[in-house]
Amino acid sequence: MRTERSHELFERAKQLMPGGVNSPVRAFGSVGREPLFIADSRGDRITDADGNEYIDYVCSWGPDILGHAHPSVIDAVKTACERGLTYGACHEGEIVLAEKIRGHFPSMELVRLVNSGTEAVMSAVRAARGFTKRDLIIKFEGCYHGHSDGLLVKGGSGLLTGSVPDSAGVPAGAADCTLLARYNDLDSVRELFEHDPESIAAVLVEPCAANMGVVPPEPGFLQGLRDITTEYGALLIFDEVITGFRLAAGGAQEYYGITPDMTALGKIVGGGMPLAVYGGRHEIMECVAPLGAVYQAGTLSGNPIAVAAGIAAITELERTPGIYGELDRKTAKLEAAARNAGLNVNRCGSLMTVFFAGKRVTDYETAQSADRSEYARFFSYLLDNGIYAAPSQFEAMFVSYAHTDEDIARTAEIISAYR
Ligand code: KE4
Repeated sequence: MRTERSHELFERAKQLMPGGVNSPVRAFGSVGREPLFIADSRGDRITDADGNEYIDYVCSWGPDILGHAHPSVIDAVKTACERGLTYGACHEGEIVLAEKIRGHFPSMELVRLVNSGTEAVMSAVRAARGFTKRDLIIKFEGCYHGHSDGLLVKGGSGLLTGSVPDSAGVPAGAADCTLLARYNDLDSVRELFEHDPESIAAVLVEPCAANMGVVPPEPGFLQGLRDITTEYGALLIFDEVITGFRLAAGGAQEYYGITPDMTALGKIVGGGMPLAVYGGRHEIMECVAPLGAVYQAGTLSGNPIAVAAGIAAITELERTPGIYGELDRKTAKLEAAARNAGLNVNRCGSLMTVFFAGKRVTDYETAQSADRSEYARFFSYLLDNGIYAAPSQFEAMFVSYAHTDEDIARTAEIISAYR
């Protein structure tokens, strides 16, 4: 596989951007290879700068559920561009998109459009604190919610002793209001509430974790979070940046039948453009400026081009009956192939991770037991066979509606042959 052009581009990029990338995982650091520079994409395929074509299972980390360069999304963006790129003012598209979002996520009675998943979750947390007038937030080890200071934390000396920053540049104080619990462990959540019964504003959770690799909620886990937060007067925030419009049109809250108080959306909702959303019950969101005292703003929030892409993508999902059944069927074929090869797999709908761990992965601790070098070998095996999977053990494979049965079968054949 020729990679001279990607190599040349990477050498130049490293002179201009930290690590030569605009997001760390793209550097391929954990799989011991140089990153590929992508030059084109269409459907379930991407082509790198050297002309190598791959079946893509990163799908831009989730947004491309319809596949790359879907004609209706591209046409909507082109048409919107003719009217200018940004107004910094209200426009009808925001209403159309908000109505679609609320139609699929009835718990999001009021929504605010922002520019990234990080911004959506950060703002949702601020609104939760403003509404409850409480400071503490519980998150789960292994879950990722973007790079806002208070959410880049890791376990302190003990779960009850609060967390500590998990990034340089985050002041210790920023971690003081973030408590850490263990995913799929309701006792670890209840223990925190018993220790601070009136100070916890919210529990923030990926309703199906996908940032330690895919770790679905065990039966009863999400309902347990719903019950505990209700019992203690705290809010339940679903970070559906990955699962929104992915597990179902109404995301994990539809898929699992659990209604959170607030939701963050990203990725698919923007159709591949920088757009994300946070929202929730009227009484909570009415705390957000200009109605309330919780401040949040953005120059490009509700950008007309991104809004047009989001509307087109959701409209395409709406007009494709059976799409989620199809995504599940295709991903199940990949799961079966991996199991036939004796591999350890977690799958939730069209999200999947092959773990090189000796036991079932149900939380951060078991995920961390995975052999990263073995995953790196698996990644290279796939890439050398024309399959582009996540360049990290702790990410997901994403299947799109554009993945053809032929490409799924080819991928299954290659995975089955892995030794
Ligand atoms: P962004 O700020 O990257 O748009 O969204 C942050 C975020 C929030 N919540 C969840 C559940 C997320 O998965 C993410 C971002 N996901 C990663 C991939 N696991 C984005 C890829 C990257 O960081 O380059």
